[in-house]
Amino acid sequence: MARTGADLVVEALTAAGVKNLFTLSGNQILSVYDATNGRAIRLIHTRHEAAAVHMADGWGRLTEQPGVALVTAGPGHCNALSALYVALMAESPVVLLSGHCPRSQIGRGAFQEIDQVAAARPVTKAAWLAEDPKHLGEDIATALYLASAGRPGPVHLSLPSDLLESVVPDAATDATLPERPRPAPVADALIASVLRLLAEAKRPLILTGPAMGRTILWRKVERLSEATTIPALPMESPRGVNDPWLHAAKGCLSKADLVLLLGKKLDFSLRFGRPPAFSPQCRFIQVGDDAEQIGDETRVALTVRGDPPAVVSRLTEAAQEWPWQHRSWGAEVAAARNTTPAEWEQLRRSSRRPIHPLRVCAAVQPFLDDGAALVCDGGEFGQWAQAGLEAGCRLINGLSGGIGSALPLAVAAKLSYPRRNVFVALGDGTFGFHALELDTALRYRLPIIAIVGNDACWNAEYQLQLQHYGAERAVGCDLLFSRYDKVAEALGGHGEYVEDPDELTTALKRAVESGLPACVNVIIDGVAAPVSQLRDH
Ligand SMILES: Cc1ncc(C[n+]2csc(CCOP(=O)(O)OP(=O)(O)O)c2C)c(N)n1
Repeated sequence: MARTGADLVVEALTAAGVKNLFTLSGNQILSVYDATNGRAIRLIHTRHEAAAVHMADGWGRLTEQPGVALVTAGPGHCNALSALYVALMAESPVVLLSGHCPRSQIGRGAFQEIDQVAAARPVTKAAWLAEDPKHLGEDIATALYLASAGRPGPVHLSLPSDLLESVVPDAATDATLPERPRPAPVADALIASVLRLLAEAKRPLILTGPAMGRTILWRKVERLSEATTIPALPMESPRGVNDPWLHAAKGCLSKADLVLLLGKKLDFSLRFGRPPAFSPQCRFIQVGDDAEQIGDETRVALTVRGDPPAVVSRLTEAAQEWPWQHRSWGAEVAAARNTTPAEWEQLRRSSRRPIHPLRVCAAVQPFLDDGAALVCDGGEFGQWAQAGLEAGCRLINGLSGGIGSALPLAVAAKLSYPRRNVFVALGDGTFGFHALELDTALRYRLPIIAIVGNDACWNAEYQLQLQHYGAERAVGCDLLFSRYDKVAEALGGHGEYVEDPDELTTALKRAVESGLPACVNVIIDGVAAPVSQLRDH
C-alpha cells in the first residue's frame, strides 16, 4: 500500500515510541493530523505554539525521551522559537516539527514563508529542511536521535507541505537507519588523573549542568558522590550561585579548591568561576562532549572530552580503588544546604496579611510530601517557592531565565506522572503568559493546581528598579490584583481566592479534591526574593 509523506512521519514517530504530539493546528500540518488517525499517537493540542514546545520540553526533561512538538509554518514556527531557547538552556531533548510552504514556492513569496531553518538554528542543536519524501522516516529518526545524543537539546525539522502530501510507493522508502557514531571511550589514565586530583583536593565539589542534574542521571551523580564522599550539587537555576535552593550551601562554593564540572559550563550562572563566587585558587575539571568554555585557561586542571554519564560511570567504578576522606566536608555542605535563616521559621507561621511567600510554602509543603511534582516559575515568588519548598520531583524554568513556561510544564508533568498531584508555584505576571493552558489541562483531564502569588506586580523587575533607580523612578511593572481564580472558573476549572493565611490549607485541599485544573490565587506580600539576581553578567 502506498503511503503519504505524512504517514511516514507518523509511523517513524510511533516506531520510536513517541506517544504524544504537542501541537497547534495549521494548514501546512493537517496531513500529519490526518495520518495520526488509527495510530498509537495522541495529539495534545494547545493554545499557543510556545506552550506546545514547553510541554515537549517538560516531557523531555521528565522522561529523558524526546518530547515532540508539531506546529504550523511561519507565524506558528516563530511563536515556538522562544520556547526552544528555554529547552536549549535546560538541555532538554525536544524535536520541533514545523509545517513549511511547498518546495516549488520557496523564495517566491509563498503563504507564511520565512527561512524557518535559519530562524531555528541559534536555538537548536541542529535544524534542517526535509527534502525528499522517501527519507522522511529517516529524517524523523535522526531528529529524535540528535535531540538525546550527547548534551540533550532541541532539534528542528521543517516539513514542506507538498512532501507531506506526496504519495510514496512502498518500494521507494528507505527503512535502514544510518550508523550512529559511538563516542570514543575515555582513556583509563585520564580517569585515574581525575580521581587523583579529586582525592588530593581538600574541599572538592561536583557541580552538574541541567541534564546531569535530573532524574536518572542525577542518581548516577549521587552514586559517584557516595563512592568518593565528595558533595554534589545540581546547577540549573538562572540565579546560578545565588540559586535560593542552595540555602547556605552557596557559601561552600567559595571554599572549594577543586570543582568537577559534569556537563556544566563555567558560564554566567557560575560567575565564570571568578571570585567572590569561587576562590582565586580554585581549579576546575571539565567533563563534556562538546568544547566547554572556560575563559581563563589557568583555572583548568583537566579537560575530559567524553559523554558525562559514561564518564561518571567510569569514575564511580574506578573510585573504589582510591582512598577518600571528604566525609566531613560533605557533611558540612549537606548541613549548609539544610540551613535556612532563623527568621524563616517565624515567617512560615506568620499570620500577617498580605501573606508572606514562606507562609504559602508552609501550607503547600505537606501536599508535596507524598511525592507530588512541583513546577516553579516567575520572579520573586518563584524564587521563594524554590527556596521554601522541597519536592522529590521539581521542574523550574531553568537556565534560560525565561518566565512563562510553568503551566505547559505542569501539563507535561501530569501526563508523565498521571498518579501524582502536580502543583505549580508562579507569579501573577507569569500566570498571564500561558493561563489558557488551563483549558488544555481541562480538555485532557489533567488536574494541575496553579498557586499564583499575586502581588499585582512584575516584582522581580520592580525590585531591580528599586535597587538601581529608586522608588520614585520605578515605572512599567505594576499589575492589578486580578481574580485569576475566576479565569480558571470561567474555563470550567476550579478557583480559590485567598487573603487569609489560615484559609490556605483548606483552599488547597478543595483545589485538589475538585479533580479539576485549579487556580489558587493568593494575595501575597511582594517581598524581595531571599537572594538577589545576577545582574552583573
Ligand atoms: C520571557 C521573559 N520575559 C521577561 C522576563 C523578565 N522578568 C523576569 S522575572 C519578571 C517578573 C515576574 O513577575 P511575576 O511573575 O508576577 O512574579 P513576581 O516577581 O511578581 O513574584 C520579569 C518580567 C523574563 N525573565 N522572561
